Amino acid sequence: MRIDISINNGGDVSARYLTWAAAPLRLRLLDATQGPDIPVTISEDRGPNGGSVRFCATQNGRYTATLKLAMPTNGTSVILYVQGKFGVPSEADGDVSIVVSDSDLELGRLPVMVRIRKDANQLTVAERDRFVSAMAQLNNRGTGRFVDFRNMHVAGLADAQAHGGPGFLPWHRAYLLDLERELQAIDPAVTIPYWRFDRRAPNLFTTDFIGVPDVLGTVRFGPANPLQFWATDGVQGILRRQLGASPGARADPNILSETQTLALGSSYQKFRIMQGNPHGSAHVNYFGGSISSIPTAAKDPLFFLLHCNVDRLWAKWQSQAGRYDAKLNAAYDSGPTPTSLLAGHNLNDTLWPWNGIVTPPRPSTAPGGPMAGSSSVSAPGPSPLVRDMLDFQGVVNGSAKLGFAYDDVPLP
Ligand SMILES: [Cu+2]
Repeated sequence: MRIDISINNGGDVSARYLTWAAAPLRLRLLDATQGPDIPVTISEDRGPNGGSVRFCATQNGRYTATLKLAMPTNGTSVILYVQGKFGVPSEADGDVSIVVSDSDLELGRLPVMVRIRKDANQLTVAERDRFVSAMAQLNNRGTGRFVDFRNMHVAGLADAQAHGGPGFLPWHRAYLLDLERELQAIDPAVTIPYWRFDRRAPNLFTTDFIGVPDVLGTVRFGPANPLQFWATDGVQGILRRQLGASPGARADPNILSETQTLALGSSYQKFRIMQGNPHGSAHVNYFGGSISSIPTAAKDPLFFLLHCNVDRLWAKWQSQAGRYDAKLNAAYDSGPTPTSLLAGHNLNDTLWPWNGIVTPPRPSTAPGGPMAGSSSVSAPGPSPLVRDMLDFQGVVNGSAKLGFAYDDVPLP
């Protein structure tokens, strides 16, 4: 007797990724016979430091470590739900398996990964090395697809697609997601780590990770770090001039702490002033060079770790204030009419450049093409709207989940 297990409605390995959000889990007896249903148990088998998963017969019920069910013998599928156990993410691909057994006989097994964005300062060496390696491959010494990401951040500037309005947070959420999916096409176990710029991060600001600037502002890397070949605009290297103490040694007290940021207010209108401090402050207080100015910031790989923390702060605020539903006024600030804000900032606007629109009021180019897809989730589709970025964990609508989550941001 053998049972086929699949998650996320997908048969192939690229769909075997979970976050804290509920994912469909399908069981089916492969060697169908006749007779009464067979009682089976579904449980997890965790590797050392592996992630942990939980099961439930219904999407919104209570998830448990094991679940007993009756398996039809005629080959009919049983649909259950599985989610990553909050606080116990994976460290490596397939480090936790979903196992179906009949008393002590194993009938089926599916290795999965609880793939979660983590604090860059807390990564294992293997996690760190996979991330820098995937970033370096995307850049490919200046000739890779990274050039689109550099161009997106620059070309949207003149027409305020990504800045200068409430669309700042949704736009950058889409931008990070697109980049992360490209990294996952290189190595499916990778997520973008976040830089907690309100705390010292000694493990991030090293030559083996994001690099250490010399006195002239040229970032130095260790001999094994592939980011040493990073190039943008035809020039190899990263310009990042240290202004004071290294953020590896000391956090700048002028940057709003996480607690202060989350206390800015319970409406989006109040919360989004975080675009100034801590976001803008994190860009300019530690370093001069690329990261300190919008047209050049995305040339530095540190940019993506900085923005991942900005996105995480938004996610944490959403979680704490219950702000996932685009229909709630406090979840996003729309103007007096549905179109009164700049194009790209209204809830129902499409996001450039993924919409491909190159006529005014949008910019004249749309680098990068449509949003990269994912095998584990269906949202947000090739041309996302501003509103599609809010419900990233599928809290309001399970099928809206975007396939990423943070290690310290639970489901409500
Ligand atoms: Cu920024």
